[in-house]
Amino acid sequence: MYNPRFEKDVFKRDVRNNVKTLFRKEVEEATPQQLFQAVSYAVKEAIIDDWLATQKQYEKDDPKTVYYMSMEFLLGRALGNNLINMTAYKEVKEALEEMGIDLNVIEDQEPDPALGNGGLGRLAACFLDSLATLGYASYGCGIRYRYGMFKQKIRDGYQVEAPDNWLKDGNPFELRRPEYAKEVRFGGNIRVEYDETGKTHFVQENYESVMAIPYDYPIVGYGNHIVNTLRIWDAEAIVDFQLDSFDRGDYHKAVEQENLAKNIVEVLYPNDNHIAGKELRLKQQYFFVSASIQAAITKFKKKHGDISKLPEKVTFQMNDTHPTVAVAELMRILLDEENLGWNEAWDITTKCCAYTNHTIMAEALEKWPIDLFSRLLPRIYQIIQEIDRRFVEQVRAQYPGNEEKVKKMAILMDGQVKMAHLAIVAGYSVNGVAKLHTEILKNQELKDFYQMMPEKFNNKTNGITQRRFLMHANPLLADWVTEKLGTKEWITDLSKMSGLKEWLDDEEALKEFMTIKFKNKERLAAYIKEHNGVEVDPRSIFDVQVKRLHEYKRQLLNILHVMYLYNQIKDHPEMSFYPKTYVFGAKASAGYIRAKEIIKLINSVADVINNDRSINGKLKVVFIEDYRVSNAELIFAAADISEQISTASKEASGTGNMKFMMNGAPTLGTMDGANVEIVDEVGIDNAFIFGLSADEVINYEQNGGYNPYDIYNNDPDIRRVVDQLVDGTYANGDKEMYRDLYNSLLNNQGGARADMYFILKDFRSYADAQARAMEAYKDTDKWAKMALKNTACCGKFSADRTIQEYVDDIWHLDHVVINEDELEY
Ligand code: 26V
Repeated sequence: MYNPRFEKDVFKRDVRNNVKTLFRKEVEEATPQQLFQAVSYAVKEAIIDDWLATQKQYEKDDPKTVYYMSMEFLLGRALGNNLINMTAYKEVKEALEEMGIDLNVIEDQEPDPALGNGGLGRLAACFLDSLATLGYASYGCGIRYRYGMFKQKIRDGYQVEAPDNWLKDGNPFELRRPEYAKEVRFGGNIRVEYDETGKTHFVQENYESVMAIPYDYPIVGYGNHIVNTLRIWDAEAIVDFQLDSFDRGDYHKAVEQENLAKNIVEVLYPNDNHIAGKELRLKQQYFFVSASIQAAITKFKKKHGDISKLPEKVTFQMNDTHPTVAVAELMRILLDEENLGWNEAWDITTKCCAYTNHTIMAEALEKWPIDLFSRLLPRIYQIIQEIDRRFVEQVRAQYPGNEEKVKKMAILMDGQVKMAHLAIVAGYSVNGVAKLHTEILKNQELKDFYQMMPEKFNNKTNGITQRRFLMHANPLLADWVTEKLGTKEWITDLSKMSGLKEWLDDEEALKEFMTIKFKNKERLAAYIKEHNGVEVDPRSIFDVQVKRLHEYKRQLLNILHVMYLYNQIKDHPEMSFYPKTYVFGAKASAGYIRAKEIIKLINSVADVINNDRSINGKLKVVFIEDYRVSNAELIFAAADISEQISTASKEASGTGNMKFMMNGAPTLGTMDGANVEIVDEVGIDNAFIFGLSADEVINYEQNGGYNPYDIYNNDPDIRRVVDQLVDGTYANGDKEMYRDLYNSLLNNQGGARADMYFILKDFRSYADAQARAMEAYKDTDKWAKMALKNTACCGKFSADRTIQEYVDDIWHLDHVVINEDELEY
């Protein structure tokens, strides 16, 4: 790829100029943050040319476009990733080196944009990367939260949340586009009017409104000059846009508008485990959905005029239930603004909207109280009532006399609006995110819907982008892969990784592979030393669990097992034990008390074990503060073992598992989510699988659970660790600190079954898998082979593959090519 801006001299001149104009300084005097800004603006300038070229090409080709609607985009830092995708990383690194600037240090100045909680938001970011790389027209549509995911501090072992003011130094990559602002209305009442033809019109009155202002972020495709757009919306008061007509007497109204606007986009809800039914969250949802759909329709009409052709050019993918109000908003625009009849509007809507389900956890399924919903979105509610009325009619026709069905399937039931039902009824596609997950949706959670409309259901196993999670995260391994394969094709075709299998029996190659892992472990050890003040030995086994903290993900199982190992080492100092470092990283939702207790427990266990000289450093435990995309990249590259130990059936897919695999860490896990497909690819001998199957878990659940006392009473090792939660061992003698965790494992509590997540039930089998992994690691050659086998078999898990499947089966987008010769710089 040729771009004259990245000729060293030109680029260096641009950076110097930027430092001057932005900060009135010479490069030598600039702070690292100022250098980051100057470099980023230079990179942005180069991006802008391709961004314009892409727009022109789209204008010319008129391809079908997907609008990926998501409350969350967990982007991670942009600078390094943009350089990689512009195939300019090495050139820029060298140019900066010549100026005495270290690109790594500059990259570290960039705040980590954290507009997402975890897997769902990161998946959205990986998808945008793949869409641009594969040459498909797409918009990401979301919210420009003023504060992203909170910063996590660990104080005295406890999680403390601090605001993430990610925009405080401005963002060099964003572009404010007030000319595309859209008004969004809330509340008020609906007046019905009849015109002279007798047609009904619905007029919203006495509403409050805000202006949605788009900020565009470039999404750079790899090596193809395509630059797509992530459009995230900020809110501003309407009065700021109507200074002329502003009635100065209405000062109060103006202030109210300012406040409404400020509140809507103030903060990302750091919650991904249950719905609190917060009005503000519904406001956020409607705000960005309405603005995005309005913008899409404006754009479509400008080119095409005939709205009935919308499904030929536009598709809306709803990332979980959060944006499903899109269905009703599209109906509203078609009915009230385009004046279509119901049937025609419904026909268009149901050809344009598709829905992805990301969880079967009942408490995360979105439902809104009808009173709240209808008050905030009166017209949208009317439309949903009509959708529901017609749907229920259909259910009754298909299942005469079966009111049980109606109860289970209706959109409006028991005073609630069920967003998943709305999405399924109106969507033309409903997909799960891994094979097992989709089967569970079809056969359990959404069985009634599957029976009634089987053609809608399909699976799209998640994937990740190798550009960020191999090239950027692990440059040593990326270069090695290129050398061994003799080609860079894997960067855009991950199936090429299978070529690495040729090296599985090559001792020299295996040694190189493990040397790279060792260097990455040294890099992580330095990070841990700096941030935790703990020395860890890069020769020890790095056993890693990083992900959101949830009971179903079972960090508690992991730490209980560490406590068990510690007991073993203390009891049998002479036993054979390969030194291990257990690494944890996890944020808990601010209000999720039990999750926070687990964080405290991990830190307490770490304190006791890391400071026990008697075990000669055989065991270390590290909790990495503020787990996020930027430190995740260091962690995946350095892991020996990937802990994926969710209670089977609960983890829809997991995507961290794929990042570990790509970087050569075998999975220690349950047959859950995408682990199942990882095992299919790599072979059961190259993973450490344990625990109940999804069917077994579901079976227990349907029969009232199991009795953990059967285990507690019969397995003294398990009893001992469980008792250590309440004997003060890890709480300076305080016997109450972990009482709740103890009770959760043994006793029914209100509605919750004892050991709901089968921790004690799976403990022995987990300990056994851990022991097998340690044995395997002792055989260095065998381990190297196993690790390389994981990297070699990761091809399926590229988000490029996932996106191509979405395109083929759901979106039917047109492929766009930008001809390098036609670019004008
Ligand atoms: C749910 C809710 C419920 C209402 C309150 C706010 C909120 C915010 C986010 C969510 C989404 C939870 C679902 C989720 O994150 N699922 C994860 O999706 C990943 C990508 O498909 C998948 O790999 C993980 O297994 C799945 O847990």
